Amino acid sequence: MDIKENKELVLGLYKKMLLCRKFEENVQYYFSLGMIHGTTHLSIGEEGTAAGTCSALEETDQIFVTHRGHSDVICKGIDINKMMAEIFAKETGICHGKGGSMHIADLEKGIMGANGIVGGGIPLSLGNAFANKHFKNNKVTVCFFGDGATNEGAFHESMNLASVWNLPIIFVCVNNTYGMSTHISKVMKITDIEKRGEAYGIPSVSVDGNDCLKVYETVKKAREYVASGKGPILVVENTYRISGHSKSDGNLYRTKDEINEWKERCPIRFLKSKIIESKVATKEDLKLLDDEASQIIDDAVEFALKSPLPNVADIYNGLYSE
Ligand SMILES: Cc1ncc(C[n+]2csc(CCOP(=O)(O)OP(=O)(O)O)c2C)c(N)n1
Repeated sequence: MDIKENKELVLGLYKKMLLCRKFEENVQYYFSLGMIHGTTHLSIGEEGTAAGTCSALEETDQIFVTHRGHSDVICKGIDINKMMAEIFAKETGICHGKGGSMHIADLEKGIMGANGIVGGGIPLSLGNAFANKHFKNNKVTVCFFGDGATNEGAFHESMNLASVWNLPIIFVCVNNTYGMSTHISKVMKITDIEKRGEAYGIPSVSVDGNDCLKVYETVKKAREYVASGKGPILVVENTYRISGHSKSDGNLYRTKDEINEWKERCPIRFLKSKIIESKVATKEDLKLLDDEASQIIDDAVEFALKSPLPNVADIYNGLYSE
C-alpha cells in the first residue's frame, strides 16, 4: 500500500490500534486492583489483526468474536464508554453489565456477540451468513477464531458447509501461536492453518498479522471476493499473544526472550516506524494521536467508574426475547 496516498486510512489504523492497546492496559490495571471481576483475555500484541480486518469491512457487515475479542469490537466501532462500563459490570454497559468481558454484543453495529466456548462462534456465524444469503442483503459475515479453535470439530463441519453452500463469510483465524499454554506445533503436524481451508475447497491465504496494512489489504480483497457471491474465504493472520492467556498466567511455557522478540515486532511500533519513514507524519503528530487515544480511554474509565451498578430488580430483564 502506498502510505502517502492513503494517509487518512493509515493514521486511522494507527489510532485504532492505540485505542485497543490503551483500553486493554486499563482493563488489566483495574483488574489487578480487584475492581473488575470475572476473567479477561487480552489481545495485547494482536491489535494489527483487529484494526486491519475490521477497517476493511463495510459498516453493515457483521462480526462474531471470541473470548479475546475486545480489540475486534473496538475496531468495528463499538461505543467505548459503554464497553468499558460493561466490563466494570455497570448498568450503563452495552449489555447492562450482564455480559462482561466475554459477552460483548451490539447488533446495530454488526457486533453479533462474543463466545467463551472455543470454536462456538463458528457454527453461529454460519447461520448468520446463511440468512444474509437468503435475504440477499449484501452483508458479509466475518468470523474470528483462534488457532486452537481449528482443532475443534465445529470448525471442520462449518468449513465444509460454508464451502458447499457458497456462504458469504470470511473466516479469520487469528493465529497467535498458542492455545492457552500449548504451542501450536504440539497440537498440529501441519501448522500452516490455511491448508485446512484448502482441504474444503475454500480459497485460503495467510498474512503477517503484525503488519496491519497487509491485513487490511488482504481482508479488503477477501471481502470483494466474498461479496461477489463466490463463496467463503479463510484468512489466517499470524501473530503473537504478548499478554498472558487470561488473568492467571505465569508464562511458564515460554521464555522471556521469545516474548521480548515479539515485543520488538509489536504491530503498533511497526506501523509507527513505517509512517515516520514515509514522512506522512512526524513523531510529534503521532504523539498527538497517542494523547487523543489516551483521553478517549480515560474518559471511558471515568464514565464506567461513575456509572451505577445494575438494580437487583432488573436481574431478569433482557434474558428472554419478548
Ligand atoms: C470448547 C472449549 N474447550 C476448552 C476451553 C478452555 N479454553 C479457553 S481459551 C482456550 C484456548 C483457545 O485457544 P485459541 O482458539 O487459539 O484462542 P486464543 O485463546 O489463543 O486466542 C481454551 C482451551 C473452552 N473455553 N471451550
